[in-house]
Amino acid sequence: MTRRQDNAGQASASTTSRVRPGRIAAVYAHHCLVWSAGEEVMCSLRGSLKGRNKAVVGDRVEVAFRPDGSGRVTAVHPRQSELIRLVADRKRASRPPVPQVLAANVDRVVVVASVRRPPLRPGLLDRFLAAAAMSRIAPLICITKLDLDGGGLFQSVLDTYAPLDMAVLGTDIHKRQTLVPLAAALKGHTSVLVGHSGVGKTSLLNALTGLEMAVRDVGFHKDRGRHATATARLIRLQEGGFAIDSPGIREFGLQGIAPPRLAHLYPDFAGYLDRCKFSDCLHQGEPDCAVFAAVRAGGIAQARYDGYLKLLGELEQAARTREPR
Ligand SMILES: Nc1nc2c(ncn2[C@@H]2O[C@H](COP(=O)(O)OP(=O)(O)OP(=O)(O)O)[C@@H](O)[C@H]2O)c(=O)[nH]1
Ligand SMILES: [Mg+2]
Ligand SMILES: [Zn+2]
Repeated sequence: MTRRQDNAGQASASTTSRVRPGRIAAVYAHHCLVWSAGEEVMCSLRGSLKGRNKAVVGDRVEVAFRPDGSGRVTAVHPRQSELIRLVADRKRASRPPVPQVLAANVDRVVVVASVRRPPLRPGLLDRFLAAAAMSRIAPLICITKLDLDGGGLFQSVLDTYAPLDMAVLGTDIHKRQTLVPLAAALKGHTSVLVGHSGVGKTSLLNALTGLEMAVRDVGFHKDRGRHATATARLIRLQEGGFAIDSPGIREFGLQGIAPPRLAHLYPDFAGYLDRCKFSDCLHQGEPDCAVFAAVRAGGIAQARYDGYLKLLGELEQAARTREPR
């Protein structure tokens, strides 16, 4: 279709169609699923709304419904929040990674990690938490597969994160009562569940909603392989609110963070930052660094600090390779 035909189509559609608000539930190559007026409708997208980051899950949109019932998304409203990650540019490896908006208009990031199968990765947990802090979205940590926790792993997560005033929940999909606090936390919010592939994000949402979205086969424990969930999907919760299921992520790049800002995304570092000798201290071995002293004294967990240093190294590397504008 030419641009002229497209415009002409819009003009005729606008005289005959009803326009309703909606919310994007899933985005596919040429279409998107929209939650509108109590139902999900497959819609086409106006040409200018196609492409990376233009219309994403969680977006609030306007949909023009034609008399035949088909819908077309004609406008995306400005976003209140965006959860972003960096994705490597596979075609041009030398180029810096590009930002990808994972979900829009969310007010809670549920960072899901399992105690085993796949194993708990504190570094990945911290990345998600930093991304939530950067996007100014409240985090909630959900540790799954408590039935596989033989070694006090859930307790160690509680010990690390509960003192940081972060909500930490534990679930076992086989015990319904363990899902009750999660259901209460999701109620009335738009939450996005993020985490490594196979940790049980979809299983949680299926259990909470009665849906039967595809989950990974039981017994598939390897760290490699395909993801059970291919596309982010917004689901309406009966109790009120929405939850977004997202495809599992193995690596989570953080974009747009200037290295000096990173430490400010760690609430456990907050009390020490203005006590370092140098105001531009990056806490990586400078003299009289209060953060480092706190790690040695046990005020900051070593694992959190190690994760910070790793991330800092990546951000500095990204800043060095970024192309001049
Ligand atoms: N033992 C145990 N297994 C669980 C639990 N929750 C989920 N699983 C299993 O974990 C596997 C992965 O679950 P999924 O829900 O597909 O995981 P996911 O995080 O959605 O995975 P991706 O969509 O690939 O990101 C499935 O075989 C589930 O049955 C649990 O509490 N305990
Ligand atoms: Mg899934
Ligand atoms: Zn310092």
